[in-house]
Amino acid sequence: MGFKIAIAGATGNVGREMLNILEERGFPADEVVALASRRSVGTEVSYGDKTLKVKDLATYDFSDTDICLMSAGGTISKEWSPKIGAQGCVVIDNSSAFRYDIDVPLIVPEVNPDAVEGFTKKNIIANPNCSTAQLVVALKPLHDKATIKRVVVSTYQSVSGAGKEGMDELFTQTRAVFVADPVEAKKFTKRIAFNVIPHIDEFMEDGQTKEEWKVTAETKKMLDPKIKVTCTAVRVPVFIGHSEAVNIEFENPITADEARELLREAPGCLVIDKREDAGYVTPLDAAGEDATYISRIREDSTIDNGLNMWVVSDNLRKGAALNTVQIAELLVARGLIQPKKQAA
Ligand code: 11C
Repeated sequence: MGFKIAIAGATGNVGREMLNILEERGFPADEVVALASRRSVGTEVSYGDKTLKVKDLATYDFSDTDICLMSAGGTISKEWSPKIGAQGCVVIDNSSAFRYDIDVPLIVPEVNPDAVEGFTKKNIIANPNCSTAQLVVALKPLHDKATIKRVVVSTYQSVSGAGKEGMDELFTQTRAVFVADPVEAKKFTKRIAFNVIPHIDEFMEDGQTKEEWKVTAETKKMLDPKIKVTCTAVRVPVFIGHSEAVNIEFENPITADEARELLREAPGCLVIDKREDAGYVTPLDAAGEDATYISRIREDSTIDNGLNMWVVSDNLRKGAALNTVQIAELLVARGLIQPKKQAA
């Protein structure tokens, strides 16, 4: 007997990717239900060779559903995740609504799988922000070896991080530039086509953006609260794939060769690091792939025990849908959840 899985937000970029990944990885699901807001009811989405008709999240009864993969945004999640959890269905939430709640585990399975056991307090598990997920996958093996003191990260984030509207805006603006039409900015604060924007999410009082704050807070929660993290988050005109230039200061010595070897063996990491033309990964190479790619690993001679590296991953997969499915797989592998139908 397999599990009954609901996908809330099934018509969005991430929801569709969740359906693809559940099927691709052969998740033991007997039934998959697509949910969204009332206006999307009846929309068809694909799950393998099946077509699912979207049902209304607001009227769906979760009492016989085992896991809900939630990608419907923070406001919907705040309202619905606690109600779904109270019906005995485990919510794996892709929004930021519960990430910083001490009673909700924030999980990247390659980094802090043991923390998942804490999910029973609210029946909610949080998935990190896409830029944090790929960062911690690459930092974890290095931290275990040489203890990270401080990380300086600059992100180059694709427009799909801002959803379908972000992708549409890059496409429309690029076309408008070529045909000399007026270029309108709606989703982003400035033109994104042929430009970069050093602003993702809202500004906070201290001048950093919420996106930058999230990278710091989530890295501390998952990896180690003692690590200092400072981030500059930048939107770039790329459709899929977030890139990060990462500078790391360690307590203990570690060479670039040692780091390369550790990362080669580390779960979820793929090192492509030849010091020659095209011997590194770009977001175009990472789109549609599961790995966190690491390139340009080199020592930073301006500090003691310093390294630089370039980290790239598909933000819709490892940064969102893949990680939520991996969390569901972790629950199953550890026997932390049983199909309700079997239990009945
Ligand atoms: C972006 N990282 O690229 C954001 C999207 O907290 O889950 C994900 C926001 C979040 O715009």
